[in-house]
Amino acid sequence: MTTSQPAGVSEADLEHLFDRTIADDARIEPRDWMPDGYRKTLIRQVAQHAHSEIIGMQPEGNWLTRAPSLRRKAILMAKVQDEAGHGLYLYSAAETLGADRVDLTVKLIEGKQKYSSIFNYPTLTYADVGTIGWLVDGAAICNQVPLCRSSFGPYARAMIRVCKEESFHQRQGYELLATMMRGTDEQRAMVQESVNRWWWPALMMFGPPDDKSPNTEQSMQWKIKRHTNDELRQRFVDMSMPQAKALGVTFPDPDLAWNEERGSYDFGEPDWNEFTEVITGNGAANAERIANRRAAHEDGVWVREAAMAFAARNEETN
Ligand code: BYC
Repeated sequence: MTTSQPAGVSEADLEHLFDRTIADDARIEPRDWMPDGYRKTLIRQVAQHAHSEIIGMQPEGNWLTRAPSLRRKAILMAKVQDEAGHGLYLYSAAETLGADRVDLTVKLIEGKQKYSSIFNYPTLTYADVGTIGWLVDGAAICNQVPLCRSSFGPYARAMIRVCKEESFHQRQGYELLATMMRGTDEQRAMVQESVNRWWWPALMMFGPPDDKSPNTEQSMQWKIKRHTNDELRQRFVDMSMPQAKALGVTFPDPDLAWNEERGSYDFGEPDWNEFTEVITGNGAANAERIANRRAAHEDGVWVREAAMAFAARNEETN
């Protein structure tokens, strides 16, 4: 039992009500009774999602000081700030489940909670800013649009705004790459090289294959997740192929081919050993990302203390 249980109402009744709410496709709200496993799963996923947004500011933020024009700098700055906002909505959603945001951040920097594998790859050229917008935000949209129908109200509602902003991010990435593709041979080569590096990691964002995904079945029963990892990965491949053709780039996968029978693209297998290495902390940029996050958290102590003192004084005087 983790939520208030009205006198005279048995746990079995509450569980029945929870099951009916899920079956009716209605929303579970923070005040409602929920099984401990449901709460735990949501805190895990929402916290991981929040951490991803915040850590995800780093790869692109790396290029803020070297944007090729004032216009590109303003666009990039706005995008990176949007990601901070997404992190904040999501930490707030996690707080409605009883989690504490400082505690979640400490778990992240101590390596006890994960964040998306994708942010452990370095950004080597400005084309990476475009590729992240196009493919990484594109994959995020594929994954997150169904989460707008997630059974937990605060998470689903946060996703609506996040998805609107991610759609804009995706378009700005595509527009940046399209501009480069209309440029010089060197710029076109830079785009293709960037797409070659990000394609497989983007496919890995959807998580392990369904037969190796321990959480999917239960999360789908609870309607936290609406599709399996492989279903969404397929949707992303199908969505990206026409865009790649329009852009004039290719994906580094010899097995990519239209399958008339399935009405979908066949594609190769990502390197799941690499994925395991990355999510266990051994990717190219894991140490740097966490060191930066730790430094920001430590540098921010005085800000948090000042805000708390201000809030306490306001409470005293009101
Ligand atoms: N990276 O049973 P599974 C963004 C873990 S940020 C790392 O399939 P689940 C953006 C998984 O946590 C968008 N770990 O799990 C920001 C589990 O480990 P634990 C980020 C991964 O939860 C800035 C284990 O592997 N999006 O858009 O059912 C700039 C087994 O997996 C990954 C989200 O966070 C991974 N890729 O499904 C630009 C979306 N995949 O926790 C863009 C919300 C799996 O048991 N999250 N793991 O130790 C989800 O939809 C689901 O959590 C996942 C995984 C589909 C990712």
